[in-house]
Amino acid sequence: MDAPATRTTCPYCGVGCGVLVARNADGTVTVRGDTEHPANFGRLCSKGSALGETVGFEDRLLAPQINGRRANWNEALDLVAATFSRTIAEHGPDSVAFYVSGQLLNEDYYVANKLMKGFIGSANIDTNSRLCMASSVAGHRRAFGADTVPGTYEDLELGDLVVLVGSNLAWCHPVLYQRIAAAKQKRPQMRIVLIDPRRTMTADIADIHLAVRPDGDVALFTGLLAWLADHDALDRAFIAAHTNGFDDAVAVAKALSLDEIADQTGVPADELRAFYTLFAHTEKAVTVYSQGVNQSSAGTDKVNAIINCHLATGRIGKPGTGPFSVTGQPNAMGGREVGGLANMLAAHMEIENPEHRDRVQRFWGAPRIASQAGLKAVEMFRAVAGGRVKAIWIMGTNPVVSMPEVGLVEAALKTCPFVVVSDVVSETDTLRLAHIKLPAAAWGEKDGTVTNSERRVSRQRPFLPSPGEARPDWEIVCDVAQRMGFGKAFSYASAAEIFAEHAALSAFENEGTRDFDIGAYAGLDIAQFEKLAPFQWPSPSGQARQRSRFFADGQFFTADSKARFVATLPKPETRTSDAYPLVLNTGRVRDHWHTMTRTGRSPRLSQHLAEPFAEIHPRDARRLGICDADIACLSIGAGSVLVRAFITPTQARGSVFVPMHWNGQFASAARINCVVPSTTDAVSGQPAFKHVPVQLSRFDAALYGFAVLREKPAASDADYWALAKCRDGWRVEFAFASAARDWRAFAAELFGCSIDADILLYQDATTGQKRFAFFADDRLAGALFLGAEPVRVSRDWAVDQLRADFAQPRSRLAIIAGRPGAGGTDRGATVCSCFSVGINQITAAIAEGCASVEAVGQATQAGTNCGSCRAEIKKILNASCRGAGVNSLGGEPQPASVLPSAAAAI
Ligand SMILES: Nc1nc2c(c(=O)[nH]1)N[C@H]1C(S)=C(S)[C@@H](COP(=O)(O)OP(=O)(O)OC[C@H]3O[C@@H](n4cnc5c(=O)[nH]c(N)nc54)[C@H](O)[C@@H]3O)O[C@H]1N2
Ligand SMILES: Nc1nc2c(c(=O)[nH]1)N[C@H]1C(S)=C(S)[C@@H](COP(=O)(O)OP(=O)(O)OC[C@H]3O[C@@H](n4cnc5c(=O)[nH]c(N)nc54)[C@H](O)[C@@H]3O)O[C@H]1N2
Ligand code: SF4
Ligand SMILES: [Mo]
Repeated sequence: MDAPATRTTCPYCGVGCGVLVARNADGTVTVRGDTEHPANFGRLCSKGSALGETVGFEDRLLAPQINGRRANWNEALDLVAATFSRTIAEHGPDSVAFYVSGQLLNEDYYVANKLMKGFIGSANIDTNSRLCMASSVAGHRRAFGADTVPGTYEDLELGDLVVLVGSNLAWCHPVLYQRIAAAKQKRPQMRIVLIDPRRTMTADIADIHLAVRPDGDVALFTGLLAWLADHDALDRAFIAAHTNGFDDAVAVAKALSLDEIADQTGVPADELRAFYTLFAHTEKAVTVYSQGVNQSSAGTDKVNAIINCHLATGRIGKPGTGPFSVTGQPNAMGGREVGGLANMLAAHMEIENPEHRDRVQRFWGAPRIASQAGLKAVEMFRAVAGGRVKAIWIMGTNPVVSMPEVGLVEAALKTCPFVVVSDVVSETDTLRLAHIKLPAAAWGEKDGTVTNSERRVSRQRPFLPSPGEARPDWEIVCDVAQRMGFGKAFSYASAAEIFAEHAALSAFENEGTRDFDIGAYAGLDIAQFEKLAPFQWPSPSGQARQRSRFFADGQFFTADSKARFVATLPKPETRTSDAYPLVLNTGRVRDHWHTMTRTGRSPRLSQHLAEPFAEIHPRDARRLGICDADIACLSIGAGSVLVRAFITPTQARGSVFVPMHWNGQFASAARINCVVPSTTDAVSGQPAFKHVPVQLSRFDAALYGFAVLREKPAASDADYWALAKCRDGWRVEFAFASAARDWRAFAAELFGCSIDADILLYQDATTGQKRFAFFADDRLAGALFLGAEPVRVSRDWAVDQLRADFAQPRSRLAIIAGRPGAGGTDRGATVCSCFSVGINQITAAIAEGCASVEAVGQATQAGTNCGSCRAEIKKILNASCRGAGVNSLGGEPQPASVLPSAAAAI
């Protein structure tokens, strides 16, 4: 019989899927999609499906630490409170700061914001949402007068045209992608347009892919506005009754000819015409956008250029229409509601507005209230570096990996007199620099709420006890606030009480003037909180729910209730130069989450792409003398990173894509933000993570290596290494600038055995290949493969050997032969993480006659659980049907060994 399941919400992306978690007798947990949750109706992606693998207590931060020594909570909290109070007394409220996260729950976030803005009296609280949603927030506020996302997920299914801009939905919001894919299957007339410089997996459902030049979006949408005006595709009544600024915006837009737009966007004029015509003729059009829009020096203008087109056609607030900014983190939306950004107040009130400040201060009974915007993330770390901020508290984010210009962030934290970090794991690149480490309760232990991309508030419920002394973030913040003398305002007994107060503030003197109103929940008690079902805002008190969309009535939150067009003019930018000729674009992969503190613990999620890599266009690679599986060096000024080269025509010429995920625990030098400067959008302060001029070169490796190990290896001095968890152990990739060293000693250290131990060795003098293997208790303890070329050993086969029985000495020879013995198989690089199905199994199924994704699924199980790999399977099918390899540059199906794991399947 199934154990009773806890109904909670996935802690990864902003889709906010409902999950049901059951604890098994053996201590493991089973996770499945909640069929009753309106975000996912039972669906889950690969990350959600693997949640059970990430809840183990190993690697957790279990007790507070002061300067590296274990401390008790009282000591640690006293010290944090005393140091913050003293710093404020000596240097004023603006000498301290909080840097928080869209991964905190609403309740954590609410009290952190309340403490800083209302009780410390500074607005120096900013969040990693500055790196994520700030341009959308600024664009919404410019156009609507409030940070309002008008639509709902249903609109993505009801639309006849879905335009995806700078969004790799297939990998980053997989359940929304699945919902759109399913809708298109039902209504094949539905059209999908993808606007992205890269041909990502999301292109799989797109009818049109516009490979826009980096940052060509303002030109593209400004051109669309002019086209709509020229082709009589406007909703003139809506424009006249409900908007301002249309004439100016159109006049500016018309200054550009179609040819100029083609030139600036890199999209041929006939493709532009096709897209513009489709948009003009499709009433039910929805534009979904994400980091290709927000993370730009023109991010806010991109947002407004998109919104302009929806206002001009009146396509907003009606089913199947609207601009739709999808949020990244599980609580990016909630962070905006509580006012977690340095330039917001609380409950969507404005910090610049004296009436709002007065209202919030009265509601909180606060001794003071921040009177002006605080430091935005980039400015905040600069202020730390410059000594203006003397005490900082970082919660739920890893800025030493995720901020731009991480060198500066690192240096800032090293010189800062007082750094407090609350995290759930024991080691992160940021924790290394903390004076005080505070152990926070993690997902599965925490109690509270999150708000997803469609403004739906869902509960996160605990199903595990916290390990060690870990405590919920809200409790930690409240304990510090009490010790700073603000006890009365922070004496909550439960997350429910905080949520109720947050709801009451949203309704306080609101009267329909503010979009964010969840007054219906202001009187919630613990029992009701316990049972709280997912709900969408607005949800004012005393009224039955009336609407799930905003702006159908043409009423906006500006002074005259009219929406504002913002005249946007593309700033043609060629930021590249002879020294830095390529554009670096950064982002995400399917199975990893951010800085990998959680997904890096999951063997299942680590096998899809087990190594940091750079996607390079074949022509650029040829010009630079870089071959597939070489190590590539990206540099800018003093910073550089080393990653595996992955040559693919899906990458646009002149630009390189590198994932943001790899941190100092998983690779020698792959923190991509070492080469990303702090260029920001002037309006929103959001960094331009996707447009960095860089130099790219081949790292001249004398020797390459690959190892599988039962135990986690100690730190390596190899010039390049990348570590990934695998079933039964670890796998490591290496590259060395010099081949001169005692390799037997290196192998022994890696295997954790004595140099005199019985290490099996194979050497080939002609090729320079060396292979070492060490066995303990009839099992493989470690194998190391070295060669002058990138090592051609099947990674998945090698990983499987960690669980094989090697009682027969002869069987051990297969290891140093580097390939399966008779009867052994090589699955090839993993495509389906859920069932560990490799590319070789899929191509074999296709060879045996499977002609559809479904048939491959029936034969191999691939793609039949979460479905996140279905686009990849389809691509393999298409390539096979063409009679070619999967993609001659991404590696043929056989052997899929040299490349970063499933790069072969991308
Ligand atoms: N698997 C996975 N999913 C995630 C996350 C994760 O870490 N892993 N993180 C979550 C978070 S916090 C976020 S914010 C979201 C992000 O979700 P997305 O925004 O979809 O992800 P990214 O890969 O950052 O970037 C999206 C695309 O923008 C494109 N792009 C780059 N420059 C431009 C440009 O100038 N114009 C256009 N139109 N496109 C451009 C990139 O090529 C990339 O394919 O994902 C969420 N979901
Ligand atoms: N180059 C480049 N850089 C980027 C981006 C990009 O596209 N390109 N994207 C940016 C974006 S959109 C985002 S959102 C950021 C994300 O960047 P980060 O927020 O830095 O990434 P995470 O790895 O999610 O960090 C979360 C941290 O909080 C910890 N944690 C998890 N749960 C809890 C909890 O309940 N309480 C506490 N106290 N800690 C917890 C985790 O262990 C981890 O250390 O990265 C940004 N940086
Ligand atoms: S789409 Fe995947 S990562 Fe996002 S909330 Fe749903 S299950 Fe979690
Ligand atoms: Mo994000």
